[in-house]
Amino acid sequence: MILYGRRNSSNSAKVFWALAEMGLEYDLRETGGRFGGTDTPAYRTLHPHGKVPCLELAGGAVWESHAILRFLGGTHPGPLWPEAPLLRAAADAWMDWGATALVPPLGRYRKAPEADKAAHLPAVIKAFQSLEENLAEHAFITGPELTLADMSLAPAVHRWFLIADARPTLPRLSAYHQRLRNLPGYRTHIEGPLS
Ligand SMILES: N[C@@H](CCC(=O)N[C@@H](CS)C(=O)NCC(=O)O)C(=O)O
Repeated sequence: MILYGRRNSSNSAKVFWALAEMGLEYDLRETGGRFGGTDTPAYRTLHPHGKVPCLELAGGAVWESHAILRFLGGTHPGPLWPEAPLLRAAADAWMDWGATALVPPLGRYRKAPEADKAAHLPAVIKAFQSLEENLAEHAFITGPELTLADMSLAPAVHRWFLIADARPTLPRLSAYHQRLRNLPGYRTHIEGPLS
């Protein structure tokens, strides 16, 4: 397998963590950001939108970080992407929710000029409060075990704690963050490389 990505890309980081957790070997081609390489015709045949990450295998390529996570979960069955349909659906739902409801407001906040950041913060807080309310029952987001859903949410959780502006204390989120920080894969692939 060849993985095109970069360590400081949040979407690549989830895939690095999943590959490590599954014990899979791959050849990393540093791509995107300062490495460039996403605009070449050859790369566009692998990833039609010229983004990272992208996973190339004999016979084809998979792009979109969550599609890659699901592909890896499907080809290497295990607890990270449970086979029981309801458990799998829960993991899928949290992955989709993260991508559509949690990351977009956080991205708008992070990209805003310093003077405009405050205007974007309430939407970020609202999304993380939703996460807080759903962290009541389990150690991880879908149950007692770590799944691909936790990996997909991890970069955003890490970045919540980097927000310098005043924000509410969310005790369950703090406890969840600490549980993630106890995992070597989180420390290596999320906390270390992502700002
Ligand atoms: N929804 C896509 C987003 C991909 C994306 O926007 N990736 C960023 C890095 S996190 C990117 O390629 N940025 C341009 C670059 O690195 O050159 C996914 O989850 O894979």
